[in-house]
Amino acid sequence: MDIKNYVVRSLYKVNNGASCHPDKEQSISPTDYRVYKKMHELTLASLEKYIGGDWELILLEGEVDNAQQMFRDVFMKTYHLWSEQKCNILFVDLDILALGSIEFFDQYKHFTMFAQIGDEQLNGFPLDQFYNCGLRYFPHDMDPAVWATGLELYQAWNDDAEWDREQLIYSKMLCSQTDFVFHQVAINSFYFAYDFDAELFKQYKLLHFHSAKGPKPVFALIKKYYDFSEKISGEIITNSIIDKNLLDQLNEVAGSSQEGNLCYYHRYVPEHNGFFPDFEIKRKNMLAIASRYNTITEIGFNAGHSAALMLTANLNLKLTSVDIGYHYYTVPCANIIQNHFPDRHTLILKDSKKINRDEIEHSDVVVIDGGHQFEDCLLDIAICVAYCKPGTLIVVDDYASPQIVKAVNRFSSSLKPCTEYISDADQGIFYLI
Ligand SMILES: C[S@@+](CC[C@H](N)C(=O)[O-])C[C@H]1O[C@@H](n2cnc3c(N)ncnc32)[C@H](O)[C@@H]1O
Ligand SMILES: [Mn+2]
Repeated sequence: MDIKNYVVRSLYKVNNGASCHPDKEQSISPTDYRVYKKMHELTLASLEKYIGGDWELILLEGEVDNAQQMFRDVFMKTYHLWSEQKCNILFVDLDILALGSIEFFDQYKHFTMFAQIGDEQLNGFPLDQFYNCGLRYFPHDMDPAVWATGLELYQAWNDDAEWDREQLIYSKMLCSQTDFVFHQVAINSFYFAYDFDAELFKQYKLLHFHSAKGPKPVFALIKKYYDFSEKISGEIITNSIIDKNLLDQLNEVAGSSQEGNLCYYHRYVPEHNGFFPDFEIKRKNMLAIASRYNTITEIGFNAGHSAALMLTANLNLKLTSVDIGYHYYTVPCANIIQNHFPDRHTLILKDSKKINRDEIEHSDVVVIDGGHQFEDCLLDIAICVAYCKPGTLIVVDDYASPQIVKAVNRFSSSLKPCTEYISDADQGIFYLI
C-alpha cells in the first residue's frame, strides 16, 4: 500500500487569544486571523515550490475559545490522522517560509522536531529545555510509544495550561525516544529570522519567523523575504552580456559578500552568479551609455562589475576607474579586468577627493559610485564641475539615497537632467552645463 505524505497546518479562529498568552499584546483577534490566513497562503506557495516529495496539504481549521483548545485539537487530529492510515506527517507552522529545495518525507525514522539550536545543546537533551515545535515530522514507522507519552500528557492539558505546554509535550515525546539521534533536531538549513538579511538566502532553506511581536510585523517581514526570493530567481537579460569566465573570475576573487554593485545586491551573489533584477534598468542604461562614448571615468570600481559591463558594451571604450581600495579584492579584480581588456582599463588607486584635473578633464562620462556619504558624493560632483568640460554626462548611482540627492541638489545650477535613458529612481543622469 502506498504511504501518503501530508503537510499539516493549522488556521483557527481563536475568540479569546489575549487571555491565554502571557504577553497581552499578542492576542489572536479576528484581524489577526486574516493576517494568519494571508501568511498561510504566502508561505504555502513557498512550501509547494520547495518541499520535496509527493504530498498533500491538510489544513486544520476551526473556531475555538482560546489557543490551548486549538493546540489540543491539532494534537488529536494529527494523532488520528497518523493512526488511521499509514502516512508521514510534516506539521509546518504558518510563519515558516521555504527558500530552497529541502526533503523531509522518508528522511527520518523518528519523530523529529526541527529547530536551530546551539552546539552546546547537542551534547545532551536537557529536559528543562523546550524545543520549538513549529516544524515537526511524524514518520509512519515511528515508535507508537512516542504517541503514548503524548497522550498521557494530553490528559492534564486544559485551557489554563501555561502558554508553552504544547511545546513541552512535543519535546517530551521527542526525548522519550531513547535511540533518538539528537542532532537531528537541528538542521543547519533552518533559521529563526528576526530581521531582513539577504545573507540568509545563501545559507538556509527554511526560515522561521517565530516571534512574539504579533502577526502583522511578522507577515510584513515574511513578505519581504518572499518578494526578494521571487526577484532573485527571475530572468535577467543583461546576465549574459559579461563573458561568463570573466564574471566567474571576478566573483571568485571578490566572494559572495562583496560590496553591492551594478550587478549584485549588497553582499549577495547567488550561487549561479545571476544578477539582481532590481538593477536591470541601471545596467541597461550603463550599457547604452558605454556604447555611445569612448572615454569614461568611474569613481568606485569595487570588484569591477560596472567596468566589465561597460568595457564589454563598447570595444573602443577606454575606461579609467578611481578607487580608494577599501576592499582586498579591488586590485586583484582590476588585474583580471586588465588581462581581459588589454590596454583599455586603468585603475587609479586613491581617494577620489585627490583626483587631479588631468586625470578626469578628458572624460565624456563620469560615473559616480564611490563613497556614499553626502560629503563624498558632494566632493565627487564638485570635481566634475571644476574639471570636466560642459556637456560631460554625469551618472550618479544610488540616487534613491537621500544623502546622494542632497549632494546633487547642491549643484542644481551645474547639472541638467538627461532624459535620453530609461528613468530609474536609483540612478541620476545629468549633463554638465
Ligand atoms: C558601490 S562600490 C562600486 C561598485 C561599482 N561601480 C560596480 O557597480 O561594479 C563603491 C566603491 O567605492 C570605493 N570608494 C569608497 N569611498 C571612496 C573614495 N573616497 N574614493 C574612491 N573610492 C571610494 C569603495 O572602495 C568601493 O570599492
Ligand atoms: Mn552603487
